[in-house]
Amino acid sequence: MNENIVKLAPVIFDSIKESKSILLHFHPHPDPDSIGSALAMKLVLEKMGKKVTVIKGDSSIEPAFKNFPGMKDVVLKNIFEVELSEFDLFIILDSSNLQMVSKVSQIVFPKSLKTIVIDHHASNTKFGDINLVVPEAPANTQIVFQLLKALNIEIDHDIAMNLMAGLWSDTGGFQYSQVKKEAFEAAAELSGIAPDYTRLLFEINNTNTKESLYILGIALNNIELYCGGRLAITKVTRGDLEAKRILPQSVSLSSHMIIPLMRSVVGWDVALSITEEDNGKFKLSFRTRNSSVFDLSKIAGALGGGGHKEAAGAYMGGSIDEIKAKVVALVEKLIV
Ligand SMILES: [Mn+2]
Repeated sequence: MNENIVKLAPVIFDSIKESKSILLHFHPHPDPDSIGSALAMKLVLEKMGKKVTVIKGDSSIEPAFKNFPGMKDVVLKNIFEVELSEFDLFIILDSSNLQMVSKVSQIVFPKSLKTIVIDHHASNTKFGDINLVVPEAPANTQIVFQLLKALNIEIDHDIAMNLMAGLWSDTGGFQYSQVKKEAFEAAAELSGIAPDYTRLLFEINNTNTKESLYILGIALNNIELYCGGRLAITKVTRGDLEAKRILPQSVSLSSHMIIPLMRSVVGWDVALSITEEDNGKFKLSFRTRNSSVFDLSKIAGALGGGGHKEAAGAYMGGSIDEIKAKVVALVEKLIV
């Protein structure tokens, strides 16, 4: 097991024991790793007799995620809508910096609030009082699993469901290069505890709307190639959606479908989808087939975003042409 986990597990356990009221959150645009980490932790802490509040954070939760165990108790608020002085511990999961807690405004924690960061992003700024950062872990839920094992805490069915959903999802179904035997060891144990986990995975992966398929069609039509054909960029703008009479909020349901298809093309080393999530505000999603040359955490980082070597993202304003020019310049620099 990772030595950081072994070293920090008792320190984290002591902080939990000393606390009474614990806050947990989902990061903006929460994925199953963020949700599964927070809800698994909530269930563990409640069994320890703690008062736990999970807030949904900045974003609404996709209908596909409504059946994660514990979801019904989630408070539909962001961090600025709760009274932080009511909590003595904030366990911040799957979040590399304060912007992954909230993008609404600048967060200042009261002195009375202790913070523990548990994360797997290489870009983590270690902004907590205690920081358990394991960049080798392909999913944050794998760290939570190992932490529970290190502390000899029993993993029940609902905790296992949450951890399995996050582990499966952040590893792209156990296919990314960071997946090592630890991921399968976790999966073997978790699937034994929650043999019905595939029910949750089916829901996560099979909730497309017809709008999301129409938007995928637009995106596939808008692909352009740069950098000698090694960089593929597509875009979906509000104008594209209006032309097809598709509601603008549907665009967030489709970006996860576009980018894996683009990465699947032989020769397209870097894929980028640009979707207009709000008027004039663009979500950039990067994937690469070749992370040893194109480290996406650095490319996205240079654009004010972040993420992993093989998958990263950013939010940007400005014009699409400006954004494209910046990306082309960054990718061009890495081609020798
Ligand atoms: Mn994650």
